[in-house]
Amino acid sequence: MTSPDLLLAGQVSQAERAAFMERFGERITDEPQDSIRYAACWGPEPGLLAKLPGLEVIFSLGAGVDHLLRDPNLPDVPIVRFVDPDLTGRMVEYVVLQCLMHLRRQRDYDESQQGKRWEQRAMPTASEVTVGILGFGTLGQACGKALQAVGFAVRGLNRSKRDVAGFETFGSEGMADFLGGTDILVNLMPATPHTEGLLNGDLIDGLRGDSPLGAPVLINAGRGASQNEDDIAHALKTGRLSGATLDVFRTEPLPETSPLWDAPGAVITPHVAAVTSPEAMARYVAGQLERLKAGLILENVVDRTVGY
Ligand code: NDP
Ligand code: OXD
Repeated sequence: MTSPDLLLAGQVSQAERAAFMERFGERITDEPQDSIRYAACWGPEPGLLAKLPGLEVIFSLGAGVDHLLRDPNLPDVPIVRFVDPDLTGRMVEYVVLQCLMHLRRQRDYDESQQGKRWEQRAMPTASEVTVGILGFGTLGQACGKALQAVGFAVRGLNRSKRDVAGFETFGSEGMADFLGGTDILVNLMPATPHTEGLLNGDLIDGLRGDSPLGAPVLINAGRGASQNEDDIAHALKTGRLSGATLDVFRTEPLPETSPLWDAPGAVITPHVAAVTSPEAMARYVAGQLERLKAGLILENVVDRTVGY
């Protein structure tokens, strides 16, 4: 019998466990032990991974790695984050849906229908509306391409001000210009010390003043730590934002007492923008281990100095 070498740790669903069992069989374990060389985790208990003397690689069961980096005793081995067409496709579906829902005022029509009222409203077309994507990386660029295909004007901002062919691109120093031309702001930045609390009242005030949507819209499918929730609720109540879609929150599940639940124009989803298929996750980890075996380098290794 082979000793288990792949630990599943933290919040791992039954379906994920089953998919890993199917692919890896008796290599899988839930128990920390000396034979473990790889760990696939979501939010493992801080200190747990430090107890594994033979650990070589940590796999994040998601694109974000804030759930790992918060462990002060995280072993100094490569962290591989999840990058896969399955996850990317799901995020594209979510972001395009939300942009179109706000553009076409779907929430207002839902309300009219409930009251059995036949109410036609003015709506701009996508080409009159600019979507600004804050965090123009793997997911941001895929969303940008799909939004362009629908007809939106799209701009992106990344940390390094890398040019991205086919898009107007900004770096952090160009934030004011980026925001000033943005009608729908989509956040897809990771949670890092630099992105903490960035989606606040000042940022909202910097969005396009004469938006064809009446007032700008905020969509956050990145991380809750980037948002100031009181400022967002206030902006919705005062009409500074005409709508917001929030999938991630500072505290999850979102507490019942949060003012966001019933803020006007708020669409709340429970961190489901891109829930990866367990099979895709297990396949990805297997693919990376195959690469290692073949003497190739791991892909999508996190740069701990920048936090993502
Ligand atoms: P990437 O690393 O590919 O992209 C991150 C982007 O954010 C990069 O363009 C990066 O800039 C930019 N960025 C980082 N820090 C800053 C900053 N301080 N200011 C401006 N831009 C910054 O990650 P992914 O696209 O794969 O994932 C993004 C995030 O989406 C994840 O970290 C996770 O938090 C979230 N997510 C949420 C999900 C959900 O279901 N809600 C599902 C999956 C992911 P640069 O290009 O210069 O490095
Ligand atoms: C992720 C997430 O980071 O689901 O993949 O939030």
